[in-house]
Amino acid sequence: MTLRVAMIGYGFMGAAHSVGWRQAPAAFDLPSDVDMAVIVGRNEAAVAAAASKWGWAESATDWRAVIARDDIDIVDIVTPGDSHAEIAIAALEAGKHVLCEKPLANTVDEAEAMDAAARRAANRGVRSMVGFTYRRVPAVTLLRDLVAEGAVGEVRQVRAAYRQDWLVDENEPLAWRLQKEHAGSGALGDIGAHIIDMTQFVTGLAVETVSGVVDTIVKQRPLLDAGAASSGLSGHAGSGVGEVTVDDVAIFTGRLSGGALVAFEATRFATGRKNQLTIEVSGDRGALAFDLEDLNSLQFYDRTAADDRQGFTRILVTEPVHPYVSGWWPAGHLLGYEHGFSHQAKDFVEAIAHGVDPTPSFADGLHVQRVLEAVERSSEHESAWVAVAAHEPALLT
Ligand code: SOE
Repeated sequence: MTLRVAMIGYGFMGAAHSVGWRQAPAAFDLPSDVDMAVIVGRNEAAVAAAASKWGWAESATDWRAVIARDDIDIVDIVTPGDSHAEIAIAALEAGKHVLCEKPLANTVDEAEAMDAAARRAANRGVRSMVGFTYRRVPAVTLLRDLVAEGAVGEVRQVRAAYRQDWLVDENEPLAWRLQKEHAGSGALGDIGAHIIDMTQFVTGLAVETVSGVVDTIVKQRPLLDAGAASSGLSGHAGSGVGEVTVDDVAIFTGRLSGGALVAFEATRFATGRKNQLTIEVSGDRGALAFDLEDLNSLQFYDRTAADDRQGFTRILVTEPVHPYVSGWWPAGHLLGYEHGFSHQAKDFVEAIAHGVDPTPSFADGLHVQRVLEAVERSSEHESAWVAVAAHEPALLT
């Protein structure tokens, strides 16, 4: 069987997903062949160039016509969040398996409609999945497996952060990721969604309540040059300025089912941190820690070890026994950011071929969307802030 893929969108995630679709069949023995059939975008010349560059057989500009085709089996949505719901629901109702980038949607209402469409489609054997690819970094899957087998004991606390700094420059122009009508939210939904999903994935516990604050640090930015192609991350400044309508930073606390507290931080203003996602799970028997800037490693602290040898040990997650690694290289030959997208493509193809619903599901994506909205509601009610009496620190004399 061959699964023929149509990818809608061609920005940064379009590039990453294209690598995933191209590499997965080379690295793993998949139950179905994958045909990178068509890539879709509004700019005819730009999407044709993307097709040629990334290995898509065709390019097109009308996503509705593409999802109506009988020779398409999978629709991979990598557009900004403002089109996820319309495209995903139409594709599911057309009987196409759907992979949709994170966050699932821009609002809870949209995410609920997508989840409902996914449930209806699943009854017809149509599969759907959300693109939280960091679950599929081998060290993160191993972190989840070790927590599940009790390596840290009872989860008592989690720390999860995703820090970038591409907006520290006030002259970075107003790309779509900075406009609520396109992105839904800023750092909170773009990178906060990842750490919410990852926390739930590795602990097996759901975020039940939150309290937090979101803030916009730079409130106006130069408008994008009208003709500039933008991946939403950067582009060329044009003339004039526009309002930033999303958050630059989100800091919030979550309470997990079972009672453990989580400290979350999602920011685009962590000067010097380029793409640092970190998570640390603390339990009564030990701790596990992951840092995306060292993505082939996992730090493990075992409180049950003899007193004279306790300390964080580094697990190099490159052994064939480790998740996904057997598809690649011998021990010690490291993987990168892009491999998670191949693992995502592999797992999606296998789920479709084996007739099972993949994870994370649209229901998982909907729960993340509810957490995002709860953080925004919490931030709007600043009554949780308690003023502290002014203090004049004594000057050094
Ligand atoms: C921008 O913050 C971004 O591209 C996110 O949108 C992706 O989900 C993340 O993997 C890398 O950074």
